[in-house]
Amino acid sequence: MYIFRRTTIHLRLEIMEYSYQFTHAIVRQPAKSIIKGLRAVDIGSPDYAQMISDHEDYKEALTFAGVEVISLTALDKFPDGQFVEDTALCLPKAAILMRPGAPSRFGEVNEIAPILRRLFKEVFEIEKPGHVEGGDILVMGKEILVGRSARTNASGISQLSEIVTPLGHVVREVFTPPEILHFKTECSLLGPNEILSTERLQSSGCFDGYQVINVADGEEAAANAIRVNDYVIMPAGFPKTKAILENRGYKVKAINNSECAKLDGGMSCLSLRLNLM
Ligand code: CIR
Repeated sequence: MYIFRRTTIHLRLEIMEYSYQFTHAIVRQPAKSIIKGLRAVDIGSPDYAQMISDHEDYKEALTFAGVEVISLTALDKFPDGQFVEDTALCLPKAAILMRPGAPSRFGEVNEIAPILRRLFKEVFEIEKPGHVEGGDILVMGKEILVGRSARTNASGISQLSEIVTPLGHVVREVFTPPEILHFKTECSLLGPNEILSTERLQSSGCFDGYQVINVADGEEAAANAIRVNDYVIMPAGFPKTKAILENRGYKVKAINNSECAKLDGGMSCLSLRLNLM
C-alpha cells in the first residue's frame, strides 16, 4: 500500500512537471505571406524583417531555456503557419493533431503531422465535426483546461477528453470570452498550480482551485507567456507585469512581439513545446 501511494504521488508530480519542463520546441519560420495572416482587427500590416528578427530572438530564448529548437521551413501558402501551437497538442506520451476552426488553417495540420509521427509513438486526431486549436488549451499537469471559442467547439473538446483520459489527464471545459481569440490569449501556466491571467478572464471563474497572478492593469497582452524550464518567456513592453513576475521569483525573458500581435499572436502560439525524455 505504501509503495503504491508513493508511486501514485511520483506519477502525479511527473505529470505536473511535464507541463513546463521541455526538451524540444518546434517552431516554423514566418512566411512572406504573413501580411495575409488572420486578424480580428486590422491595426496594420506586420513588418516581415522585424518579425524575422523577433523570431530569431524567440528561438534564442528557447535555446537559452534549455530546449533543442526544431525549426521548420516557412510555408508561403499558410500565412498563419508560424503559429504552430494551434496545430497540435504534445503531451508526454502522445501527440494529438488538432482540427483548426479557421478554414484557412486546416492544411497546416497536414504539414506538422509527419514530424509529430516521427517523434511520437502515438498520434491521435481530432475529427469532423470537431474543432480545437491549441491556443485554447492550457495544460496544468493532470488537468487540461480547454476553452470553448469561435475556433474550438463542443465536439472537439469531447473528442479531446476521450483521447487524453486514458493518458492520465482530465479535461475541464471552460469558456474563452467572445472578445478574445483563444483561451491562452489571456492566460499562461507559470508553475505548479500557478497561472498568469488577466483579471477579466479570471473573473469568469475558470481557474477555481488554482493560484492566479494577475497581469498589471493595461498590460493584458502580457498574459500570453510561456514557462519553459526555469524561465518565463513573455512579450516585451510590459514592465509592471515583468516586475510582478520577477518579484515572485520567476526568471523572465522578454521578446518583442509587436508584429505577431498585429495578427493576434503571442509567445505561446509560436511554438509547440515537447518533452521527449
Ligand atoms: C489566427 O488568427 O489564427 C492567427 N492570426 C493567430 C493565431 C494565434 N495563435 C495562438 O495564440 N495560439
